[in-house]
Amino acid sequence: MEDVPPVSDIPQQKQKRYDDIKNTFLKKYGNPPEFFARASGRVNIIGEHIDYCGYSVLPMAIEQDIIIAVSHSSTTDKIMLSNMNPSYQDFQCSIKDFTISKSDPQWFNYFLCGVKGILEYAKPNALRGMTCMVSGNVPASSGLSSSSALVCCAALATMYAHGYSIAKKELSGICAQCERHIGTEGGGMDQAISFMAQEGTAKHIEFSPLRTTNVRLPGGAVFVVTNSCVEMNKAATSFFNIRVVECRLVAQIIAKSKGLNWRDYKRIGDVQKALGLSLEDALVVVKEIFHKEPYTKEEVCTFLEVTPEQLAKTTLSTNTLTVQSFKLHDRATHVFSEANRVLQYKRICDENPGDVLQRLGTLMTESHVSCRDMYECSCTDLDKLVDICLESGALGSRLTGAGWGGCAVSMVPMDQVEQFISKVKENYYAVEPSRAAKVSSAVFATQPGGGAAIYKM
Ligand code: ADP
Ligand code: NG1
Repeated sequence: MEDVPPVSDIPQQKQKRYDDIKNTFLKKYGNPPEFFARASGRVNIIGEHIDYCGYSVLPMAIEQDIIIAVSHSSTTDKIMLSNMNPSYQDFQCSIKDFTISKSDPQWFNYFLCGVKGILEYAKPNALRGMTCMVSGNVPASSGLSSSSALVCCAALATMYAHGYSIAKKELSGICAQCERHIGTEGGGMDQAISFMAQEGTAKHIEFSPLRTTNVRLPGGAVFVVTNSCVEMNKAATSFFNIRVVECRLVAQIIAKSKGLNWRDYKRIGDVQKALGLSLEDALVVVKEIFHKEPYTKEEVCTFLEVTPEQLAKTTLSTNTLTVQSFKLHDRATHVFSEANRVLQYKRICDENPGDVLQRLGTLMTESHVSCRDMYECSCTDLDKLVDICLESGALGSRLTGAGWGGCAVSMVPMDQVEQFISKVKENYYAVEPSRAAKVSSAVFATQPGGGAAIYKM
């Protein structure tokens, strides 16, 4: 039997939340839901902005999740969506015919990505209408993967409503692909951890082919998430896709410099493999090939011997067509060094020698510095928060997720967690009323949570 998402009863300790969703569903639609789908957010411990380059990452699922209550019927083709959070407006469309807008990332478009993923994969003969109530408590646009939790949950709901049982690995791949309909060109970390997570263990996730290995986090420390309260929606801006394109250019320019057919390469990891380089050697190659100053589009085109129109086809994406400048040296330096940090982190966790906490903490902080200075995906508030976390007793602290705002994850000695949290609250949250108002959901210690599941009524 392949490893498919479990179908089970609602966990007793969560019953109240599910009852609330069920009652809201009943009030809204006049009949009860038939089942619930659930998929969690995640915190990435280390390995930022490298999944889409083909490199491994090390996240864990968090308790915060998206839950969808669903009833379905073969006598209607309607998808009806409502959300427990009134700021997400009701939406309906036909399951037979809908479009996903790339220029307007409204919440229901993420849901439709999940639906589309399953329909394209399974191609059901008989489509069923679905009536849904969505409830989510993953902080949105904060690097904890609320968007993928919604996409994965919608895909799982569509799968179950249509009577399919699809392996977790397949679902991870389907959802990594289908979330791209929203316009962002992510890797597959978020969708993989959402399906493949297991309670009590972080996961080392490798790509092509997708493979996950349990990572036992060291005893004696707790991972604490703190939200900078700066939101950044990936699909509404081009920050994220610009980095993806810069990495693609790094891959193609290294390939061309080394005599490979550069048009065959989109991911840095694939070029490194083709050249048989170690990550350390790859960093030397970066110094050899790239200058520190940003590359103009013209320079890139001249080097690759293409016109700007051809570059648009080989390398760019819809929302990066007008970008004129690319910082290739620094992006490449981040990617190779971060890929190396992930492997070191995992090795230290596996070997578990005496002084692990200091060494793991150092790797996390180095990762933040690289994200901040080389990848330029942090922001002033988030840097300030990371500094405060380090001053408040964290052994390591870093931005987590896409960045440009969102959360930091800190590794804190177990016996100092309370003190750490109160210092961070005092120095980051209490100083600003808008942050203070959000502090109760903005700071939390977290344990590795479980993967996506279906719950029967
Ligand atoms: P993240 O880093 O959390 O994945 P994104 O900016 O990529 O952030 O995606 C956030 C978007 O996901 C929100 O703007 C919203 O459209 C959708 N979303 C997140 N949580 C919910 C929710 N509970 N209900 C509906 N939509 C949600
Ligand atoms: P967030 O924005 O934190 O959910 C995004 C990407 C990941 C990965 C990280 C950066 C999507 C759906 N997610 O995560 O694949 O690239 O940024 O490490 O695009």
